[in-house]
Amino acid sequence: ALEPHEATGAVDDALATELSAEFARRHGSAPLGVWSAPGRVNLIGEHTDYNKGFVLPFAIDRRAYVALGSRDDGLARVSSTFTDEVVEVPLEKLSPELLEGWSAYPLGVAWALLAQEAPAGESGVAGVGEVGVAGIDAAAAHPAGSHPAGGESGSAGARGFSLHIHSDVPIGAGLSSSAAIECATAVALNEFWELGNTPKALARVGQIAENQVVGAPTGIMDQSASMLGRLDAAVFLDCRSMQTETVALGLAAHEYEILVIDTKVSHDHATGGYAARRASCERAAEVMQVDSLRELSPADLPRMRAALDDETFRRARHIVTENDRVEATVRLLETSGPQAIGALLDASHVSMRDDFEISVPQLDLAVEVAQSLGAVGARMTGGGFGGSALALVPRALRPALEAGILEAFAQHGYRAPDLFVVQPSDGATLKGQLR
Ligand code: GAF
Repeated sequence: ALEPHEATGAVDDALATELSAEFARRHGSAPLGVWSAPGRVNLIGEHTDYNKGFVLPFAIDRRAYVALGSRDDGLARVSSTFTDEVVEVPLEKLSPELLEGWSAYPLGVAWALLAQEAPAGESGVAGVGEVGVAGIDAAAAHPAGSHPAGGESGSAGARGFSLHIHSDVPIGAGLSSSAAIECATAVALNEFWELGNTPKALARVGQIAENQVVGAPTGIMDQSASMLGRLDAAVFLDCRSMQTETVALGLAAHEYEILVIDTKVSHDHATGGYAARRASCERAAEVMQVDSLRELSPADLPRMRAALDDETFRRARHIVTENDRVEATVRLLETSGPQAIGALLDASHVSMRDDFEISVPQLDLAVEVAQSLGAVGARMTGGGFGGSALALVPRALRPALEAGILEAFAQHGYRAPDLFVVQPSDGATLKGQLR
């Protein structure tokens, strides 16, 4: 096992120049630097994160980039290449109720950092502290020069900033484009405000923004993958202890690829199914009188069947068996390599389709066709109800598999999916590339 390192994820020169020019056009000056963070694909371990279980995602070679510059008027001013809209809010006015739309992701992260106490308090996150709390002047609360945000400006003591976002993580594909933006913003502000948070603490900042500002009751997996990813490896995360291990995937060495099939069926974790699944899991844990479903193992299934109604039992069975599959996947990757994990990927999909009921016909079709055309294993990935499937496929078979999937979707009258290979990549840049 390798320790998470300071990922490089270097921004290539042409892109950095382009981003700086766009920043200058939108904000009127040059940025201080450029930071980036990737999207993720989850290899296995779905909906286990908020049940304090195991996950095994990897960061992908699609990233969000932020260029950040300082302001002396106490404003947070954000722009992005998705839209001409520029959103401007005084730092001390940032609040979950005020933020909406695309700017809720970067500004939600700024709010989450501002709302944390400095230094790290209960959340484990060091923030600017006190800012935004009526009547408290954070600059006065910290002796001159010791305040982490430095702030000579802005009534609340945190230095204002301008930020421009660009991303090549497909939106709505279930590849955590939102976590990529949150994490890129978090590393940028962490360095700018000299907060000294660790990568794990910054993952938590992204999750706080997602939960409290965007309003999606999601777990810690996506931001952890984006912060901690390593080239050619997956992040094995125990969401109870928050211990991580880097697990080599060895895809290139074994001539395998991971193909993503984006079904283009849109999903939204701030509404409906995701929250309902989470509620079922919490109900099951309560009836079984455990702190979380993580405390239960396959040996407990007969007891669970007796105690729970059928639907709640099937939801909980998915979590219990999925945790087991994640651990087995890690063991097999370490001992035998990627070709050994196919059956576990397939079983994970069946469990999500039949027990957790978060698949859709397009995802099932993608998985079935991939399996029939030589994929070693295939499963839907991410929160479900749309988004993407992944197929672990011998490199030589990939073109035929892609053609087969496109044909099957056309035959069923489904919208053509997007197909692309992803490379397990380094996580967020902790140090900005200074301009
Ligand atoms: C979404 C959530 F954001 C994650 O926290 C996780 O629960 C995932 O769905 C399902 O495994 O990506």
